[in-house]
Amino acid sequence: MVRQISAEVDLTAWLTRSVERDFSVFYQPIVAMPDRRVVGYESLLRWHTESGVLAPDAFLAVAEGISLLAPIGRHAIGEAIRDLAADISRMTGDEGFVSLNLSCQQLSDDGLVAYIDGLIRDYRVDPARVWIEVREDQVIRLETSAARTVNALHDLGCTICVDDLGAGFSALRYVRDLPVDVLKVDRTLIDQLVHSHSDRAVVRAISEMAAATGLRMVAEGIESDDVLEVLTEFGFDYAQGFFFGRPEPLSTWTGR
Ligand code: G
Ligand code: MN
Repeated sequence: MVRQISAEVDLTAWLTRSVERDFSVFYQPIVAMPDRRVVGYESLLRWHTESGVLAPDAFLAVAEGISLLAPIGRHAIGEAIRDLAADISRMTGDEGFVSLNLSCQQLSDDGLVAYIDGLIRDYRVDPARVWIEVREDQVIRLETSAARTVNALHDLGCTICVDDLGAGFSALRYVRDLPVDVLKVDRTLIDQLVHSHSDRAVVRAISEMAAATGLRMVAEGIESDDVLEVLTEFGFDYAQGFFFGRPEPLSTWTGR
């Protein structure tokens, strides 16, 4: 029994060390409209491998399959809330926020709410400054435990976001069934906003729904400034994209 326990402890320690060494959190700025001031950062997990830096789409499914996402994800959440309390607060002020992308599997982890609650208390940050992003296309598979977690995080005071809205078809159900605060409108709907009549009509409808239900809106994937005027016309509160900054290590933004 002692041998078995010590083997497990070593494995945990090894896993923790590897996670801390090979995974890091990058940050992409989110600006307020229309003045374009940076008011928050989306935290994005990156895996540093011999063949380069990988984004979650390249490894998430594998990590989830072997249950590695839980420790990796918790590590990333811990970093992001720690950075919020220190560097991000210095850069954006007391209202600045950090957003976390949580997959359906992560949300199904029963200990997650207590973990995030502990971090928020330890670092003494206003929970509203912790944004939780749940992708629209994960909604369909929302089981009760994931939905419970979203509700519990909202009860804690966290800000709940629908991510990549418009990339799937479940946004309306989501907005109805979950305590949503923010809509992040997907790049594919924002891209052609200046040129496409129909995209403008869809985004106008989304913005009217947001206004009527008191939701804030983020435009994702801004790569040039020609769309910014339309965003202001539609009442977008925030914008994000390569035009304002790519996901980078925090030191890029702090300059240290
Ligand atoms: O699903 P989610 O919106 O969380 O995805 C974030 C990813 O989108 C990041 O990994 C980032 O690299 C990518 N991204 C962010 N801004 C832009 C952009 O302006 N253009 C493109 N093509 N991708 C972007
Ligand atoms: Mn996101």
